[in-house]
This record gives sequence, structure tokens and C-alpha cells, in this order.
Amino acid sequence: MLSARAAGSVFISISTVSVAESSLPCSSAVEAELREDFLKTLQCMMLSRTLEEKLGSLYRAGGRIVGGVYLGRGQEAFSAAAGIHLRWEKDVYGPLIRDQAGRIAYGEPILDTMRTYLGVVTGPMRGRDGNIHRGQPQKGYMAMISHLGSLVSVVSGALFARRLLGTLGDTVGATSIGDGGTSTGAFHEAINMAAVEKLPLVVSVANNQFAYSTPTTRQYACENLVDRAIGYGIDGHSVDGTDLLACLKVFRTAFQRARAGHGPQMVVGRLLRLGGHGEHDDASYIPDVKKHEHEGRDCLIVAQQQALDLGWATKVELDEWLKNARREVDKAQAQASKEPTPDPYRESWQALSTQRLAEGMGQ
Ligand SMILES: Cc1ncc(C[n+]2csc(CCOP(=O)(O)OP(=O)(O)O)c2C)c(N)n1
Ligand SMILES: [Mg+2]
Repeated sequence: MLSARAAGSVFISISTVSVAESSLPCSSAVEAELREDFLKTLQCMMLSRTLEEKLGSLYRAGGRIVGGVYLGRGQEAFSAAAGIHLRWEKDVYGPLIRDQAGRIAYGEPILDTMRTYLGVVTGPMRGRDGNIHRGQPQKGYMAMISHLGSLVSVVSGALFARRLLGTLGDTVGATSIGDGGTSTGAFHEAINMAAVEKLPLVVSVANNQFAYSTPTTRQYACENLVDRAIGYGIDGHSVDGTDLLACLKVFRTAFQRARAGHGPQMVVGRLLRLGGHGEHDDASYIPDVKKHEHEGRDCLIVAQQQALDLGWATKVELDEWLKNARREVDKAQAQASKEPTPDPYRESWQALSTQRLAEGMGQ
């Protein structure tokens, strides 16, 4: 791990961590925790990938999913490594479009996902959202906002509210953004405010090298996105987003520092999305050569190999977990498929964001 200090900020770069380096000695207690987190996270990644494959095929088959399907294929390690550090109903989480794996690691049941995509009334958004804008704000689980950058101030606002109410305790907040989203004014304003207020916030920046079809060379002029942390006066961390163990280590540090009062943490993961922006997009603008670079490797395959290399799981166990994931996804699909869609004559159609959802916020 390299460490350099600049203008009060800590830059922790583990960008070159390989499997061998990832297994560098740490205390046995920390190693045991890392191993436990790794195995849990890997199973979340498997479940996420299986679920998303099912959603993709339902979308392509047509008829049942209305609206777009936006997947996190290739970003599961980075997303889930953040989600695993969050406590359901205690911490604040504002996931973005590629965070299905993070949502699972955080604790959202996949039945909620399936119910949302199938538009049934039993889903968390009562069938009014068809994909990713679901949440349960009364639990600190913020419904995604599509306007890029806005979630940072929503999560910060929830943390700030708790601080004012005296209920912040050891709460931490986390949200995500893509390389493209970091160019918005909303992102800069929110990060600046969170830095000034020293909020316990972890911002995952998934640098998947494209914002839809716009490459990062047309997105920002600085060399590394993590360098922006210097300007905000916050900690910046950089990690290989395809390496689960490296991601877990860096998020572990980031969440510890946020909870310990060191203010916002920006974690930048380098990776590539292994698919289109959404399932409607064939990503033909991503050059083949990029797909064969280090960032184009599949984090799920890498993580399974890491588990085997470290002796943390056997091939039989990996196969069993994948089978379990398939069973769970099939079960969720079967359940949600028999549930009703909203009845337009009986639903009040009052905005969900009013009283009922707001109840309990900040507590
Ligand atoms: C403020 C704003 N501008 C434009 C859009 C339209 N839009 C949705 S996703 C997207 C690309 C986002 O790219 P990036 O932030 O890199 O995330 P990625 O999709 O690569 O994960 C754009 C331009 C938006 N949602 N919000
Ligand atoms: Mg991007």
C-alpha cells in the first residue's frame, strides 16, 4: 500500500494490488474479518449477476418488464464491497444504477428488486417504478434519483439531519457516482458541502471509462479522478475495481475513517462496464482493445479465482453458491409473477414521497 500526504489529505493508492499483494500479512483478527466479508460479498456478487442475467432475459423476451434495464455487470466487486460495510436500517445508502450488488450486500431482499421490475403492487414502490428508483427512505435507504450528482446531497442531508437531531451516533452514509456524474455541478456542490461539514460520507466513484458513449478523455482533464479529493480537502482512495479483495480493503479503511470523524471519503475504482449503458445499448462504441485491457476482466471470475487461490473456498462450494443464487432468483421470479399490478381505480396515486415515506426519516 502506498501512502502520500498532500494538503491534509490522505491518498491511499492500492491501484496495483494483485492477488499476491492482496494477501500481504495483516493481523489474524483483521484477516479473519476480511475473509468473512470476502465470502459474503462474493455470494452477493453471484446473486446479483444471476438476478441481472434474469432481468436482462426478461427484458429481451418482452412483455413483462416495462421501461429500461440498467445492469452493473463487471462492477459487482466495487459495488458490493461498499454495500457490505453498511448496516440495514442504521446507515444511509443512496445507490445508483450499477449498484444491484451493493443493494444486495446492504441487505435489500431480491424479491423487492423482482417486484419492482415486474411492476407489482407488493413492491417497495407499489408498482410505480419499473427498475432502479426504488428505496425505503424511512429506513435510510434512499430511492435513486436519476439526475446525476443529486444523491450526494440527499445522503449528506440525511446525515446532517441526524446530526442536528442528535441521532447521528456512528451512522455513516454512502452513495455512488460514475465518471460522467462527477462532472455535474450538483456533485461538486454536494461534496464541497459534505467536506465543510465533515460528514461521515463515503462516495464510490465507479470510473468505468464511459458515460454512455462519452470516453473519459472527453469528460475530465485531470490525470486521475481521485486527485480531485485534494481540491475538496477530503481523503481520496484509488483501487482496482476488478479486484474484490483490494476493494474490500480500501472500503474497510474508508468506512473506518468516515465513522471515526475524518470526514468524507472518495473511493475511485477503475473498471469497465461489461455491457451497454442499458440493455437497449450494444456498447459498440467501446473498442475491443479496451475490453481486453486489465479493467475489462470480469470481477466475478477474478473473485472466484482469489477465493480458490487463498484457500477460502473450494470449487464445490463455489458451484453450490451459484446454484443457490439460481434457486433464489427463480423463487423470487415465481413469487412476484403471481402478484397483482396496481389497480388504477383503487390506488390513491398520491405521491409516495409524501407523509408515509417521510415518516421516521432522520431517526
Ligand atoms: C444531470 C444529468 N445529466 C444527464 C443525465 C443522463 N444520463 C443518464 S446516465 C448518463 C451517463 C452516466 O455516466 P457515468 O456517470 O459515467 O455512469 P455510468 O453509466 O458509466 O455508470 C447520462 C449522461 C442524467 N441522468 N443526469
Ligand atoms: Mg461511467
